Amino acid sequence: MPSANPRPPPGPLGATDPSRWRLDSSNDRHVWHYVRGEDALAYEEVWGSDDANVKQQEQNDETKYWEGLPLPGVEGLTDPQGDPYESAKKGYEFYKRLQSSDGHWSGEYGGPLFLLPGIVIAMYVTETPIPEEWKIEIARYLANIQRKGLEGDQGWGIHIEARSSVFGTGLNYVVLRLLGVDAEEPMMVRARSTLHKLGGCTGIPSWGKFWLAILNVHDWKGLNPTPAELWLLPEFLPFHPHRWWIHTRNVYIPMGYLSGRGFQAKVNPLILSLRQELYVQSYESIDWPSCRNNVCEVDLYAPHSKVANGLFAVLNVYDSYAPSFVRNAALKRAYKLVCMEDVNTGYQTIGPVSKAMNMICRWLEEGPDSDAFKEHKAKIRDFMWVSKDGMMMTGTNGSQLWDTAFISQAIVEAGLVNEEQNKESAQRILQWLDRCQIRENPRYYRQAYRHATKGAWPFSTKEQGYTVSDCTAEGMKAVIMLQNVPGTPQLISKERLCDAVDIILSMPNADGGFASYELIRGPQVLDLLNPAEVFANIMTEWSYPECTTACVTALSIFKKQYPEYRAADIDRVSKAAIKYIHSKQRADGSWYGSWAICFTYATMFAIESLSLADEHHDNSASVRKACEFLLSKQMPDGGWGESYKSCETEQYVHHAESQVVNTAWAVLALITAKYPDPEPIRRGCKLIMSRQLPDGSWAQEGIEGVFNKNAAISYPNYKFAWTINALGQAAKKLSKEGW
Ligand code: LAN
Repeated sequence: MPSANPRPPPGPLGATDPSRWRLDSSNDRHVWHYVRGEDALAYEEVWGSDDANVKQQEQNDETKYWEGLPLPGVEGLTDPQGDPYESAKKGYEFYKRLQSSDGHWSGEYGGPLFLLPGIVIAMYVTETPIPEEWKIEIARYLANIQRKGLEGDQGWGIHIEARSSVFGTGLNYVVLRLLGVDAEEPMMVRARSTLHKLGGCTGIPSWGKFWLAILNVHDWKGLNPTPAELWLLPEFLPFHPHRWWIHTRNVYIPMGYLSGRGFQAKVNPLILSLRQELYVQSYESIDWPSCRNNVCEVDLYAPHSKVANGLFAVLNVYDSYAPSFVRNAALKRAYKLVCMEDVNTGYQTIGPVSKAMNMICRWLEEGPDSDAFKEHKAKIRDFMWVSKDGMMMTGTNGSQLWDTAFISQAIVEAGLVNEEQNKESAQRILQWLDRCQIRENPRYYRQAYRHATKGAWPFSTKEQGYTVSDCTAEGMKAVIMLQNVPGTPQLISKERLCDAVDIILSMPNADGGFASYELIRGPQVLDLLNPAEVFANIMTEWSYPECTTACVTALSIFKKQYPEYRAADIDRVSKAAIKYIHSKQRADGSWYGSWAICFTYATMFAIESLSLADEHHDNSASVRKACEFLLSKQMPDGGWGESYKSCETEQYVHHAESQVVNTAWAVLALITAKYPDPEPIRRGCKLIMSRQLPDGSWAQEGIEGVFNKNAAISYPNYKFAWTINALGQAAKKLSKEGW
């Protein structure tokens, strides 16, 4: 990630020329192009020649920044001299340079290390050529982030900060071998020794077993079945897969299809060699059925329940006798669902795991020359990102709306939007938010079990097209706040804001809270069937304090503007939501955060919810408790720093050092709580200001985000949006003295 550090070294396949990369984010998508010389054709064979324009352009600041190349200095800017408003202003002066020409912000949405293997294996088995530059940069990435721990920790973990696991090491070792890295490269010898120390790939978690089976370096008999037949069951059943969390069902649909067909890559010398490299015993001697429930201790986060193992035992028997007419009907059904998902999302699919799997399904069924497969290939690039360390796969096809919504709110809250030099930038943001709103329901709507989308904002792009509760809310807040700035054109009509409100009002759960993409559709005991071992809470939707707060704050801002629209519904939903927030406060005063790290993040949101009910430090015991919690975590340097370990353990774990992003959240929380003593807020702000670099930016610190308790994910734009917001609000709300 960008920092003042020198560029990391070449990988085992060398390094490309960083000045030849061009990030094209001019059209919502983020696509990295490499300007080739004579051999341009080989690249264009894969991606078509639509790149000509981009290649002629100079390398822009956005590309340089994300590649970790120096930007020319910011001239004419004064030293903020400890003034928080000036510091926020300078921060935005820098951040504006990273704004895409179409108005949004792109970013490096990496972190998890189980994504790249999927797309590389998918490209390998479908014989999709991997461009040379990708091979070089992917290998360089994996070399640069390889763990340098003790023996047994020199591979890769489930995410960039985690210790080596079989999941991370086994799969990324395979990636490197498929890209052409020699097994005797020193980095490979170290990785293999780690893998063997951990017991080899017989103990890889089930999603790893799946990818290895596809590649034909693992036997399908070594996997518990997740049969597509489940989709033939009547929909009213409480465990019918349409009731599962949307990410989970979208992974298990293509998994069911591919395993049901028993697809495996053709054996070749590399595959034969991998069969020996990945295991501690000879491949031929492995007792596959005994691998089904074998998961290395280091990897095991969410062990199968007894119920799950019982069910697997039954399904294993079924799988060996499945009547072919039932199997065929199930495969047909699963394939139909895959196709509908592809069309609904412009072949982005909901996420990176299903992206790679669906691509193989379409290739297998319709062939390499089919339109569907070509469409899939064309959208692979949306998931690839080049950083100073090399090339990675991202957690979604970007986080465009999410990052853009937060910086919009920050510049309004801070008052930066009123500065003449920021007007043009703000206008471009609004234009982008305008085109990012989803205006229709999905093409395949009920048939694909989708929630409505008309009026929603997505997490990434309109093309990907999934409603997310809090993205809709944050998007709508950003629009209302920007449109309220005098002189701003009203690009998004009241009617369209009402559509967004309708979406939000369609999403509260029975407990009063809001989940991520849909209503909770199934009972939480479904979690007992979680087959994935490395993630928790993936079987159903849950209500989350973060999503809930985003939704009710958006409703509240909307209501101030348009008090007549669905006022009774808004009141009812908000009341229930606040009750939900109260019910989730922990004894120590905090809230557990599911989508970023961790208690600091969720506590900030929860306090914001309570402030809507006019609950503040002076009149609410909950808010006082929450403030006490935050203050108890303030570090001696005035900052806050929380580790991703909090998310795993559900107990607050300090980061070794304070972090600007956590500090900004805590500062905002205390301001929203109307904490009476300005001192802790001031000290937090001072810490943030002391970390600001001379060009106005902040260096990358620890990873910020999380999902499913055990997987961390990067939000590098947070170090701009949240710091600017916190400094701006502190400058407005605290008296001037003493800064
Ligand atoms: C995300 C990213 C954004 C996130 C927020 C908007 C921050 C959150 O408030 C709601 C949930 C959501 C949309 C979310 C859900 C799960 C995602 C899509 C991710 C964390 C990004 C990657 C992750 C996805 C599941 C990764 C693939 C892994 C699987 C287990 C399928």
